[in-house]
Amino acid sequence: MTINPLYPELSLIPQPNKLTVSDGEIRLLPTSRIFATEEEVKSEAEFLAQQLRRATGFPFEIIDGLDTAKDDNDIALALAPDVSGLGSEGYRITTDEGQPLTISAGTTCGIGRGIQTLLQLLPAAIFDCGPRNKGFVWVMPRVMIEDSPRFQWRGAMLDCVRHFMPVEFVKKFINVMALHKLNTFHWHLTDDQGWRLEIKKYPKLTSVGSRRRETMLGHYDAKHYQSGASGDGIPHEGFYTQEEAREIVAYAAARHITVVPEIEMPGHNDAAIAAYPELGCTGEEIQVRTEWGISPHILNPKQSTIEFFKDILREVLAIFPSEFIHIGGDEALKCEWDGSPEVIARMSEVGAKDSHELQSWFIRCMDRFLTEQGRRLVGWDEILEGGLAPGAAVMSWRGVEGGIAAAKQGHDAVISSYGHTYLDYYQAADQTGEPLAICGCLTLEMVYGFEPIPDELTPDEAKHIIGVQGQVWTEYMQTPTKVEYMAFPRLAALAEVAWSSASSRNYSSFRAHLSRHLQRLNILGVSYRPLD
Ligand code: TNX
Repeated sequence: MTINPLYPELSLIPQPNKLTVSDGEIRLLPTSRIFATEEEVKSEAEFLAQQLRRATGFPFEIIDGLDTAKDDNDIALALAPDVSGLGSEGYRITTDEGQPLTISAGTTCGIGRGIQTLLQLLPAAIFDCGPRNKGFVWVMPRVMIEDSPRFQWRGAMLDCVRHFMPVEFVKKFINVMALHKLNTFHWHLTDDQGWRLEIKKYPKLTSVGSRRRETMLGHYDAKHYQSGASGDGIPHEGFYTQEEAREIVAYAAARHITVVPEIEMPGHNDAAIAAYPELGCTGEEIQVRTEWGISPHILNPKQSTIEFFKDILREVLAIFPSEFIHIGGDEALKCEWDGSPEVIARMSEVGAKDSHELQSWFIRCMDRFLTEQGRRLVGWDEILEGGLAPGAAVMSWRGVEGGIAAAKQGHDAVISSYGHTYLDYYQAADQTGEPLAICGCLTLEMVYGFEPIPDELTPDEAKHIIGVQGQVWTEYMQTPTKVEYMAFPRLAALAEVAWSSASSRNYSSFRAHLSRHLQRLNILGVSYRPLD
């Protein structure tokens, strides 16, 4: 990469594979136009035009097809089969003299990724919501960029259960993901502390399950917290209607981001059991959980429960077109199963020799169902214990071991290990001055230095590591502002881990880029944690 001294501020995150800066510059003018070379790229042109118009106040007329009268100050978007070698998300940007700045790609998704790069080539003010004054110069260097991602799954998980996040914020989060070329929004929608997605067939999931009486105060400590003793006394509630969920899916799709919904089972289900006690093992009425930590409750494994969750998934599939559907699978305590004669009888009925095999059986039922529906199951690494359909994938959270085991068994895996990707951990070794977090220490540098492909894998096995994902669990994040403080800039570091080649990564140059990239986040109103 050569840096033109005229543009020391060039700071692309994630860093592209190939970047050459040459002499000369490009200016966007009131006369600049956007050429949509093919019909398919028109929506990309619209997306780009909207962004450019907002900040510059220029009209950016969109012209269909090719036009001979285009020049240096124009932009062209073109599908080009020769760029296909860069994969489904790759793109090229060229700025030849007398030619428009051209973003070409094999797919519209590639064009979309290229648009995000173009926005980063321009002054940070391009992210403004309102036009700058007339004299502002929209200038950028002449560049040649050829770029494509290292991993196909570049994710961020947002827990909207422990604290409900408004639709507008979910969109903002997705928009900032797009800026970083992250492509998978894993939406944690159900858990013990709330059920946050409307399910028409089972309305009590939200009328009862989306509201908890209160929230525990302070940090979770099983020894000291007794129900009712240290709650805040404030009900917490919220859910997404199916219409809102569809709106979010469409908003994400316009940014080439896939939304992968998560419906937890068989553990992490207090909210559903509170709504429909027949789903539980004890028949006892429970409340939507008000404390953090792991609940002792678990779904019962009756056929009626399996059918109930298939019904839920049918509605989920109608909203979310993603290839993968996340079924949770983590932290399911088996005491209620082991202590129930009815469940023990059920084990022999389904051929499970203990409660662990019963969990596998439960997951396999869902796996089979999703496979029949043409989708793929993904779940936290506990689902690996007991055999899975070949298409199922694993999210390795308890370290990278789950990813290694999955890859060795031929399953795809997304690395989401807590030691490197849990954005609910403290951001500094010294917690003084840091807001309350769950535990640990995960600095920006640790995230950046993380290599997702474990050494233990052969090159063939390593192909099953399809990506990496950051987790934003929100037990201690009551507001969008706190989410942003915890997620950024660590998610920017993770985005570079996920997109850029391992050999090109260099923390000190990332830090230099980041300090300028933060101007973009400032303009976007992201309340990131300031750099040390
Ligand atoms: C473990 S990671 C959980 C979550 C918590 C998180 C807090 C996982 C699959 N389960 O329920 O929110 O730790 O860090």
